[in-house]
Amino acid sequence: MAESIIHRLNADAEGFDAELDALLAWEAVSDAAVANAVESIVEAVKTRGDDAVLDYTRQFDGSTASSLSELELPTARLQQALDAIDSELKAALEHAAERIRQYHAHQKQESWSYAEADGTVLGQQIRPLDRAGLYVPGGKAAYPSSVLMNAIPAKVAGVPELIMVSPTPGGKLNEVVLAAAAIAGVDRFFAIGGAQAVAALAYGTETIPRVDKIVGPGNIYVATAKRQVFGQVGLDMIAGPSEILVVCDGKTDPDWIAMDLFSQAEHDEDAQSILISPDPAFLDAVEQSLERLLPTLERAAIAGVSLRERGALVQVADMDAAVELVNRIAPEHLELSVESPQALLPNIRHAGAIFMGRYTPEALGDYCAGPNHVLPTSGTSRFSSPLGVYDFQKRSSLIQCSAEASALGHTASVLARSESLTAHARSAELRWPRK
Ligand code: HSO
Ligand code: ZN
Repeated sequence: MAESIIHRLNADAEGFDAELDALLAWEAVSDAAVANAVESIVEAVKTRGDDAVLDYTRQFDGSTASSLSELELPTARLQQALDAIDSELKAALEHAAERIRQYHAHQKQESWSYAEADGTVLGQQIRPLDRAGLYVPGGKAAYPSSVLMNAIPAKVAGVPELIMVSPTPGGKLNEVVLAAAAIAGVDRFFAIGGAQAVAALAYGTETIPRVDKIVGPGNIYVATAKRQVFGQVGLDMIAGPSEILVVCDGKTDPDWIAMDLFSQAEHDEDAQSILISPDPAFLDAVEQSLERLLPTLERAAIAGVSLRERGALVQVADMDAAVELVNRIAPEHLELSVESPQALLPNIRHAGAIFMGRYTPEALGDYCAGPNHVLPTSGTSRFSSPLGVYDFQKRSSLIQCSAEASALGHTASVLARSESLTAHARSAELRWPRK
């Protein structure tokens, strides 16, 4: 019998929990050899700055540059790329960027304060980060859409300087990535990548300014370097493979659902696509669609492995059981392909992004609906949220007491004396003497 294209599970069958757990299990590869190599790269960049970054870029990317400044592209070069790309593609990037900008503008947090009766004013002052760094992978995983998704929230937050790095093995620049950088308002661009680029952004070199936060996806070297510099700089999340979870009542065209499952499966052999439905005949129909359509995909090889290894069609008793499974899986993307998605929504607790109804394919969210496509994966939507403007803003507490704040002075002095911190106590008592 031919190996089936995707796992079939029944939530009420014995052994389901273990089967599901095995399917969901995902651990970011951590490799001691990689960690050691990255450690020495980070150390070299920290101590030798430009020279080290240049050496590694010549070694790993085959660059012939003789100084780091040769690897910086002027912003006019980004604009030139934008002017030269196909006009339909340019219009699509601009349309997407505008929608992403508008959506993210709603996320911007404003400073706030309130006054108390004795004149004490309390609040929070919100400020953007001074400088952010954006890592964009080279080669096939260089997605212009990800440039927009990472850069626009930073710009909406008001980050004055956004520095992008991207490796260019063999000196080959990705013109669409440069065009997206121009649209998003990237301020400086360096054609460097790998752990050396992450270290340069984290510590700064003679040529590359030190940033306050590094965002953007990368290979295992980049992810390992990000982990190693965390604390020196802020980070976004370290994303796992893409995931989609579709809940369907059985009344959507099976080909649509099959293609939605493929849309994430084609990213990566490790990507995960799962369909949950109470209708077994519908699950059969989708399985047939998957079989029929797989050979028509350009990335059939990748999508096929992803479905066979990590994909599943899951039969459940009813929609309540479906929702319970959703919360257990806590997917990156959730499609509610049902007649009334609003009815399910109040019970959904964990999902990175929720796509409501039959006409909302996840792919639109990847590009142009407006919300961010950088989302928590591998169950982490239990405790984290999409990348947003708030990731590029930070907060300072504000406290202004008045001469009348003696009640506060008294409380502080009592608590301080109970901790035997008498200078603290006297600092309050000098202003508001104890009666
Ligand atoms: N679905 C990916 C993002 C992406 N899709 C970029 C297409 N291009 C995040 O899980
Ligand atoms: Zn995608």
